[in-house]
Amino acid sequence: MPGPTEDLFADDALQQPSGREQIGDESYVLRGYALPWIDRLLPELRRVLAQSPFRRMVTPGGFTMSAALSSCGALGWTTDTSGYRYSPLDPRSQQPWPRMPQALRQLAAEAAADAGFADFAPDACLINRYVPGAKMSLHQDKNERHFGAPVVSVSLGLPAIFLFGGHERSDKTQKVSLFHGDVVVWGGVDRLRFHGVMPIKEGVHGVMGPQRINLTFRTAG
Ligand code: MD3
Ligand code: FE
Repeated sequence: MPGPTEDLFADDALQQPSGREQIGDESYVLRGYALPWIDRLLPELRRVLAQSPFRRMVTPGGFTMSAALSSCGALGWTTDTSGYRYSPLDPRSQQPWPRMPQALRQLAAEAAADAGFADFAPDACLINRYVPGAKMSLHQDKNERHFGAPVVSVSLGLPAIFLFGGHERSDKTQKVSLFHGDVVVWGGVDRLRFHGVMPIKEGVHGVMGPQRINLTFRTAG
């Protein structure tokens, strides 16, 4: 029988606790929520990425983003020198984005419902890949047509420090660590808050390797 010390240092004791943490009036971190879905999710993700591979995009300001992007669903988020927008076509292939796999859509809808947002029906899933050093500067998500629906994000691989700000760029930010399998739901009054991701630290994740992949589900159209 393992004693109490062995128990404390057992591998699974190093995992983040599961459960719901409130980070805003209408925002929640669901720790480890995606872990039971991972075996279904990763093969679907691989299929999507075979069809629409990660690519780095240029912002309207002329900077190449450090995160590489892809999308699935009816609409995909893109940027180039003429602006940010949602598009039904992958600009690389000029073909529709891959369909949103049912398992991904269902995971997002169940997480949203758990956080108090019933009937979430995302039409866009943005897939961000961060290698160590990649980051996302503080910004608001406002290219969607309606802000009534929440945003659901699924973190995979290397941990990240998420920055959660206020409604003004200069507002103080809180830091939230996000780990493999964590799901975050933002909605309502928090939907337009500034947010970003600190540069990812060097590391190799046991399942995902030397990267962080983040799936962001939205109702965009
Ligand atoms: C908070 N992605 O793609 S999770 C983005 O981890 C983006 O890749 C980050 O910010 C990432 O736009 C953060 C997604 C997220 C999306 C919308 C939000 C967080 C949000 C809207 C309001 C507050
Ligand atoms: Fe964002």
